[in-house]
Amino acid sequence: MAEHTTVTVLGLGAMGQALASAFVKGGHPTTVWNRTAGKDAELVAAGATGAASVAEAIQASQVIVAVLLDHASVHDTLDPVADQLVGRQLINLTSTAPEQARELARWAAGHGIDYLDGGIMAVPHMIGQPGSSILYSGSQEVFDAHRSVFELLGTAEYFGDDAGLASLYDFALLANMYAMFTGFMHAAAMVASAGQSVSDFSNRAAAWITAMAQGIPEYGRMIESGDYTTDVQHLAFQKAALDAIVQASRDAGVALDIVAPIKNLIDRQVADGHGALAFERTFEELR
Ligand code: FVH
Repeated sequence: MAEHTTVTVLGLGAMGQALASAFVKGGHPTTVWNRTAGKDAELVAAGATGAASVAEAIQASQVIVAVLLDHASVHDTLDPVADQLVGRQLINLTSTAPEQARELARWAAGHGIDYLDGGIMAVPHMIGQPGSSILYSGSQEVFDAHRSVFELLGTAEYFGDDAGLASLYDFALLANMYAMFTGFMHAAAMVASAGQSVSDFSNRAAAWITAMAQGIPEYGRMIESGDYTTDVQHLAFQKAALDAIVQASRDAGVALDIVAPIKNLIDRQVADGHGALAFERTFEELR
């Protein structure tokens, strides 16, 4: 059945082109549309069908994949053609906040459209390659029916019928990633202040972060237990470390945007009497 599933991709930015290309390679009759004309040339040459309008693109397929800029662009594109989506499966892979995904799910339900939301954990060149992962939530029926089509893009994982869950996980992972990457920018600026090679340092930082990340599952276990007692490296110990890191950063002339908020988080917990507890208690301070 999946071999014959017709797929339309709305939006031919970098990601839309990568997704459409994977569907074409996977043997699915694929129709593509983009607001600005002229972005479908390579895909058409590879076997896709270019549609002149959104309505034409939707009529061509059972599965409609939207991969547009943001929440507003999804409504801009789909509101005028909602009636034509009825009875088709809409898969929204545009990055939207969880509440925006839920709003789209309600909008779709109100029009009788089957809706599945997704969060793409990959960059365009990774699509269809090992390491690409896409998180889904919303209609389980849609997910189950088209899972083999989705797996052309990367591993496909379903999080439940709350349409906002996929993007909640997506944005939680991105928040984690951005904090890590900006941490590297801070560290690189410190090293560069002494004329050291940022390039050499980046290899060292990658190895260090990879090794330290092995402790994250243990963080999760402690947080779920709710027991933050520890006999090693409690928050008061961490406070001393953060005070020194802030001092070293200041001495290096590096802006404190990244490390000062971390120091503040730890200082606040120590001031509130939690100094003997583990660093993982920071979870309670944040939520
Ligand atoms: N690229 C990436 O690495 C990330 C990886 C994780 C997931 N994101 C999300 O995927 C969505 C699309 O990203 P993209 O990389 O394809 O983005 P662009 O290359 O900037 O293309 C944007 C497309 O959206 C169209 N568009 C924008 N506004 C409207 C609108 N109001 N009505 C209709 N279409 C619109 C735009 O069309 P045009 O400017 O060419 O006419 C592009 O097709 C995104 O949510 C990422 O966060 C990608």
